[in-house]
Amino acid sequence: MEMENLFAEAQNIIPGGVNSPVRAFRSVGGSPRFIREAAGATVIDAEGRTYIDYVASWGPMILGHSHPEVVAAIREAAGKGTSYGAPTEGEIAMARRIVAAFPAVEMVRMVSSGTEATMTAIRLARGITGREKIIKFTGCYHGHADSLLVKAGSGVATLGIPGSPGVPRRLAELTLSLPYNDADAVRDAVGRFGDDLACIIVEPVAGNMGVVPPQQGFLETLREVTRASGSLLIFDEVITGFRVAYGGWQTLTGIAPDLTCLGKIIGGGLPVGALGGRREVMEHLAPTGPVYQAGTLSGNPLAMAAGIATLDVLKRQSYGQIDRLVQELCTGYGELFTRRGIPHRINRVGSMFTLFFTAGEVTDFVSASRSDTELFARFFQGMLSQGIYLAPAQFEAGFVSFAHTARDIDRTLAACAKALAAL
Ligand code: HOZ
Repeated sequence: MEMENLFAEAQNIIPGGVNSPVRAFRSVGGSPRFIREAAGATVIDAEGRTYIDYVASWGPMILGHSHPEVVAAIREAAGKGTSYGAPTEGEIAMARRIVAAFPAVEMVRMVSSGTEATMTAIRLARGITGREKIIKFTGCYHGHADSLLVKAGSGVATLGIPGSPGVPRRLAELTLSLPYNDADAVRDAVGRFGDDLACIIVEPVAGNMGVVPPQQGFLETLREVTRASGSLLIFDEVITGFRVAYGGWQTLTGIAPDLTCLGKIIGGGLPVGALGGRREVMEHLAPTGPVYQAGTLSGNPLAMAAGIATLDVLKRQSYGQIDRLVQELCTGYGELFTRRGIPHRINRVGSMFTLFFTAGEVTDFVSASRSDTELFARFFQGMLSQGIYLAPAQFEAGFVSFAHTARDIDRTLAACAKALAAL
């Protein structure tokens, strides 16, 4: 069926035609591509067109699509039953791998999405401290739990929704959203109400306002003020976990949060999330402690099998190799934009990157918002029409996988040259 017809039919029976808002192409126009299948670095749409994929399911597919070892693990697990609602050895194997890769994690609770992980982390912080207020950062996105939708990034920023109807005002008032990378604002806020602060939650590398790296001292300040005020520091490494390194940003920097949220890559493309931290913190969760959290599909055997296979393949990979490929891509983009005199800023951390159409540095949501989103939309369409599938929104990260090759990068840059010429 043609893309427009699929989208029309989907819109009749699914709100907006999609099951997650940024997929709807609202900010770039046109119909979303309905994907039929994917392999390696490419996806194929329902009309049979092939694209080099830089969405990678928004991060999880770091090995590329349909990796043979991951597919085999899922097949084998599926043959043994798809869900038991009882503990399995796979959950221990997964927890062991996470604990080994994250120095600040001694215990892990598996859930089914990143949203569940961050929601549980906030509840745990409130339960342990007996306090109610939380600090997050404008343009960071931690899933769609009520407390975390205040001034969020990703689809919330793309659609220009300042908060969300349905989130009780009294709950939203407990969330203070501060500018990312603004250590002074954090010190000031903690000075004012640190006594009622349960936690600070942060993407240690922001990926949901586009990629924005932390500036020197920012995360260190968060660690210092949370310790001093008796609140918890939560790193949301749902995107950065096993993406920036085998481990997370904390593995690279040595900054140890109290709680770590994971998702995406650890499910190998199946729905998953996880929450980890020190033993004395994690044991506040039921049934050892009073803070309640549960889930029928938590630690699902298929998700564990896919995640374990992914981590085991990843362990053998050289992250330097993928980082160099993305560096080449970003350098190439930069040269082409400069040649055309188009103001731009390219933020890259490891294999995550974002192209911003602005001359100024992008260090927080205000500076990210200066990007010319209308120009981004035209560029996106120019790339799509040549078989390059970028995230259909400015405030997202692009992802490269171990399946991408130098030839993919060359083809992408050739498409970029044509797209820019047509702008
Ligand atoms: N929130 C995800 C991007 N940061 C998008 C999820 C999706 O649409 O699949």
